[in-house]
Amino acid sequence: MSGLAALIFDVDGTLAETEEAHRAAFNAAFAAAGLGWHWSMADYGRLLTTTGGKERMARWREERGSGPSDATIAALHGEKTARYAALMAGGGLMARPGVLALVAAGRAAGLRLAVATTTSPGNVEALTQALWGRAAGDVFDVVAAGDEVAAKKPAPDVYALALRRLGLPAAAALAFEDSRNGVLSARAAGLRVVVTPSAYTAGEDFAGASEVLADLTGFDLARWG
Ligand code: XBP
Ligand code: MG
Repeated sequence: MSGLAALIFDVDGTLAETEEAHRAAFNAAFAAAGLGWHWSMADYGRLLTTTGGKERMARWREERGSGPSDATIAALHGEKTARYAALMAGGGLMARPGVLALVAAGRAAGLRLAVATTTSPGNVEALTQALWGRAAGDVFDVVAAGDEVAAKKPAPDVYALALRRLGLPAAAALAFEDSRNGVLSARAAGLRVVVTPSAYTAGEDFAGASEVLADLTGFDLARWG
């Protein structure tokens, strides 16, 4: 694998099926605020095409024609994030099949490992603690997260940031994604991308992906030099 120097992972839906925990945290925050909002799985599946929790809430407000201010949405999102962290810390989350083995194989092969996610650094930390029992900085060399960039996925910004922090050109890295917005983002940053569709993204259009796999079990790094 001479030309391959790094693996860049999306988090939500790719490392683990986290969206139901996100949805539960949103709904708990809405209920605690007495907002009268609740997202069903069908609502959430539709809303997920808007990446980022604050942006998703703003979309829901626009669809309803009225609702809380941007400042209140930001506060609600803080509440949601605290509830999500508590859910992660509660245990029970599993990595998707093949993820732990691939991260270990990448490390053993001397590849650098990065995350490019729409969610926050704090949520990445909560997830690495839940899956590996280790800090994000111990598992990944680089974490690039949503609010660190001007435009979230499908814009290329978060992948471009990950590459800058890795100090590598796009040709030296391979991205792993579960969603159409993620594929568009990685491709716009010049990356090859492997897709493992998740519960909420199955059936999306993954045009542009190098490969679409059910999961990462047995993923052969040697084919991606
Ligand atoms: C994931 C998301 C979300 C999370 C983001 O996108 O956009 O589902 O709600 O968490 P991707 P925040 O997997 O493409 O990165 O609520 O912290 O924004
Ligand atoms: Mg994802």
